[in-house]
Amino acid sequence: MTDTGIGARVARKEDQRFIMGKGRYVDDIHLPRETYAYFLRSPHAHAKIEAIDTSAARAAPGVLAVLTGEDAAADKIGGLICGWMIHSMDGSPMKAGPHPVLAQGKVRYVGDHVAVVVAETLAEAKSAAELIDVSYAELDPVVDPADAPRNQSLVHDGIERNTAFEWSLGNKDATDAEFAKAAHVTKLEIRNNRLIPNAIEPRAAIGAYDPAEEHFTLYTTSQNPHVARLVISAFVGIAPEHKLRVIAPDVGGGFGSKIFIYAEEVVCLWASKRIGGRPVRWTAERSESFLADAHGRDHVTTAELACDRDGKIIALRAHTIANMGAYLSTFASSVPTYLYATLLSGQYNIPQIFCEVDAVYTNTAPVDAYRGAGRPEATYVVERLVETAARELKLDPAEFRRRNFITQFPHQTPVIMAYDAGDYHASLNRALELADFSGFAARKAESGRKGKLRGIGYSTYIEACGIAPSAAVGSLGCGVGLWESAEVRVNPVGTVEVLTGSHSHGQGHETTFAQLVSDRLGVPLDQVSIVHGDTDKVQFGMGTYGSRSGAVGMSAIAKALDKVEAKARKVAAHVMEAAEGDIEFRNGSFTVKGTDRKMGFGEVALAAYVAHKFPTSEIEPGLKEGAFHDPTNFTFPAGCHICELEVDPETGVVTIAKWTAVDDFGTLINPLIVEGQVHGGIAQGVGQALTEGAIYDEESGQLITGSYMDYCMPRASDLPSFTLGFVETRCPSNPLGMKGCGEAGAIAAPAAVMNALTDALGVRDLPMPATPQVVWEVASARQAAE
Ligand code: MCN
Repeated sequence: MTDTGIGARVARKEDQRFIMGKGRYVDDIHLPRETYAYFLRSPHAHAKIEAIDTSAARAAPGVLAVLTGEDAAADKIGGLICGWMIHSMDGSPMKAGPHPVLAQGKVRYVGDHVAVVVAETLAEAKSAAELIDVSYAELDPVVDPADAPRNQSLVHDGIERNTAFEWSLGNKDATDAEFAKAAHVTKLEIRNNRLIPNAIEPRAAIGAYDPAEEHFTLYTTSQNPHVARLVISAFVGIAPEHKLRVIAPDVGGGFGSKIFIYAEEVVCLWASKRIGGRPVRWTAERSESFLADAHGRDHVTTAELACDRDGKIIALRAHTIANMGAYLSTFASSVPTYLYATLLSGQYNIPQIFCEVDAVYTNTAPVDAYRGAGRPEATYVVERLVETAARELKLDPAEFRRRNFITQFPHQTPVIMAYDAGDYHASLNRALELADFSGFAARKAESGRKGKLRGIGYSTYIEACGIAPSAAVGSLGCGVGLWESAEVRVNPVGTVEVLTGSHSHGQGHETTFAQLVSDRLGVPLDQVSIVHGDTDKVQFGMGTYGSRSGAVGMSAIAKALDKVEAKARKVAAHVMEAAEGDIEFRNGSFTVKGTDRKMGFGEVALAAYVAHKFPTSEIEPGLKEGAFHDPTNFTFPAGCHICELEVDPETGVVTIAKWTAVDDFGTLINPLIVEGQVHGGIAQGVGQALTEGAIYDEESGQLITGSYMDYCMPRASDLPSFTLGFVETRCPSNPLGMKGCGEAGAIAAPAAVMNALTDALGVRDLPMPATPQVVWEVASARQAAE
């Protein structure tokens, strides 16, 4: 290992500009003659729009345009789509209600887009929006997902029982038969709380139309600019792809919420054309983000685990109602189906699994992927069931897990996934050691002496990420292929530019991707630049989500590097007058076997471009290669997280005393960045367990948790210093042996916290978020009973 290559703990290159405040985010970009958009949003959860009078707003100072859903329809602006087709159990396709970019006839959640005002200044746009007179006829809102199928009110006219699809996975009869034989059944009612993503940078867009070229440019906070271009072009119909450039510059976090194609960016593009080509800009205010960014999770599940007399799991079944919100967002339908039910085997050998999912519409913001997407929900179901079953069977939870761990690979689960590699005993054992489990009893006794309750909980999670194989996702309903592409351009002086279809918005790609290049070509890190986020520069790309940029994006780069090396060998052989087979390449130098002839990588690059005396029929000038990579399987990171916490029964305050995480991410490119990714994920998972929860008023459908006063994000002071360890089993389905690390913490953490908290309080179950009030009530009731 070199000090900048694979495995090196290199500090993030991009942080230099970020910590100096020199990042270039959408809101930092200013174009000549720009204008401002302000969206008038629905104050009602569910209402008919009877009339919209925009005349006063249009006449207001500085106003350039006021546009409504009728104008969009007149201009043939298409609606937003959901790109993953799910079929119900009866074979019928999912029922996707229309999703216009500005409401047409009806509003379906508080925050739904009703009209846009474009003006010279933001203040003028906002003032004019107040003059828009909308006549609403309020309708009963559908708020509770569990009640949605029975609710007489319909979110989308014609979509009966507010149900988008009723889907299932696994063999029902075989699973029921195992349950009939079970010696013990553990049943839990689980609510996976609704979360609001809260990236540091709110969403933003600038749409700019050039009438001379009939060309559009969109600057946007996107995790996948090429996918945005594809959808906006092919479905919304703003412009053909070659007439639309999408740029996603520095993006300040996304956590999934910036994968999707939203109304605002489309409207900015369209509005720019409507006002003759002046750029139209919009940056969300934080309260708009709360209302109108796609939310995450929101499952209501009944789950059961069946065990035999020997404490072996024989079956699992679950019924989940998944809240989709008011519209099916871009990838929403994949989350409670193929990203959820397929992971219900956890790390365990479970012969039969059956899961039913009813996806329902409610008058709430759309729900789509949020860090982990489906896999945190699955892990929560499995790990809460396993922990509870162990306690009911009076077995040590670690021992119960060991009895049921999968040990042979590859392992075909009954729910599609075929795990390729892993060592679950190793991660559990190492985590117990690092967590000093043997000292827990003494620490618990010490807490007791101080009047505190101490608990410990595990989460031995698994996930499928490196979201890719195009054939697999295609067969499951995905509308696109999920390969990745790369181009490696070696300049004549030997510096290297890598154009990648992945998009970095906090994951450190500019560093880890450069490490791969440095490792392979022997060039210093500062001579490698990573280019991403611009459809005019990068050939194509499917973007960043599902922890795929390492396993899929870097693998595409590795393939392009193979081609660069092969070409450079040819050039070196020609220049050094040797046979190609005699050329060796190591540490950035080409040598001729058995001689002292040697050329540096830079010299070979220069020779490739100078190309004097090349036999051009055999060697083309230049040194630039591209590759697409489509892996053969997902990657399956897995590990063991152990949470140890202390509860103050007087106040209900929970203090996380220790956090131990041992993860298997295959080959680590940069352990420092990986650790950062794990830290961030755990923080989000702890937030879900203890503080975060989006709440809509049941009567009115208003978002009650619409600001940081009501929606509590975890802070650094809520978290301990984490103890991390790694187990490494190589992933066989990509050339680097990597598994994704970007979501693991968020997937593992909620179950670890809630297993620890129920242990501390001596209760079977608790709802998330277990806020101090929830905990205090339970602790007080327990004390009163004692
Ligand atoms: N890496 C590594 N060794 C491995 C695996 C990964 O060194 N074995 C490095 C990669 O090279 C990359 C980083 O770790 O620099 C994360 O890689 P990967 O797990 O492939 O995840 P992605 O880059 O595809 O990022 C997506 C993932 C997801 S799905 C969410 S959600 C998420 C996350 O990353 N959102 C984030 N981490 C985030 N971090 C920040 N700061 N902001 C977000 O919005």
